[in-house]
Amino acid sequence: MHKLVTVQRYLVEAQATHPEATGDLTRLLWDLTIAFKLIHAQVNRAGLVNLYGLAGEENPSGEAVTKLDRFAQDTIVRMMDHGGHLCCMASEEEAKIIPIPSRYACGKYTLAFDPLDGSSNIDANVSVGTIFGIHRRLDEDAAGPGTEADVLQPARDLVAAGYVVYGSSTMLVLSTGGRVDGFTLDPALGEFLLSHENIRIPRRGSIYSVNEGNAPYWDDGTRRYVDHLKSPEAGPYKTRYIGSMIADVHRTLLYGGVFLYPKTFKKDRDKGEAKLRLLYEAGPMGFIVEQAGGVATTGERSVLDVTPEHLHHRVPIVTGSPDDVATYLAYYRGER
Ligand code: P6P
Repeated sequence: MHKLVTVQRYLVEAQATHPEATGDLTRLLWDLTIAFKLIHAQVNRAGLVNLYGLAGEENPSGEAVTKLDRFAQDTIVRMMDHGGHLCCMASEEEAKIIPIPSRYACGKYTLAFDPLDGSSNIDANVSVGTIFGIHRRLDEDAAGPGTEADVLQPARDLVAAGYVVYGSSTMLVLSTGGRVDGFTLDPALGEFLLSHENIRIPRRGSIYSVNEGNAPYWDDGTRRYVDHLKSPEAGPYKTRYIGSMIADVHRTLLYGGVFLYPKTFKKDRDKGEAKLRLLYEAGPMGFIVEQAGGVATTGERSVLDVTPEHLHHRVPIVTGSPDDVATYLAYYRGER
């Protein structure tokens, strides 16, 4: 029988383990959970309130912005811009950092987020979600507005990160370092209740998740790795691909296995192109997987050690069970 722990109580108890804590991060995360509940309420009734479809604009990555993207973006900004905990924000939907209005106090944290990852699938009722990462600003004693440099920090230095998957249930997966816990929203109560305590990813799984439509454009090692997974020698593995990173990585975190979005060598046969954005997709999700005992790599190095060159910097990512990622790297490096 689950003990009944709300996310608020969990955060207060987590804060108590840090004597130096001021409660700033706790209140920041509380405010975020309110935004998640507001987004949940609209995502779950999008078809009824004319929130399906496109908003008629493009984001900085050249992707069509859906009405729900815009709603989720505005909800998070309106919830988070006046609490005094943030010095600035960054979002998939905005070309530049989002400043704190001058009428409000600035705080010592930055918030980077993808307001609604996977939203291109929303009209088909596929799981989507919000991804977020929180860093300390570079100069904690500074009082004024934050800068882009405060946001462009590696995921290794995240103070907290997490995601909310709006699926068959709405679940918040959160880490403030050292562990990962999951909270399921009880719609009757309007509370996130602890449902997955201390999530640990299996050392090896039996599911791989990748868009195989890109296979002709992968590097040789990746292609040979995926061929290996399909072989009797490997099992074969099952393939599952939803097309929402949040849903594909969430399944990988709970069941084990590997999620891949490697570079494709289609337009630029030398450098290749990555798709997923470091700051508000690959970084926070890789952080969560690593805090749960998994691995997140670009193939060349840990995703967590890549410093974003700009807000919408893209990286390749292979993340999941440690033994699965180790096998991938052996193929990627030509050792197998
Ligand atoms: P593809 C969704 O648009 C997203 O950013 C991620 O959530 C997802 O993993 C990826 O793109 C899907 O990309 O090329 O397979 O459609």
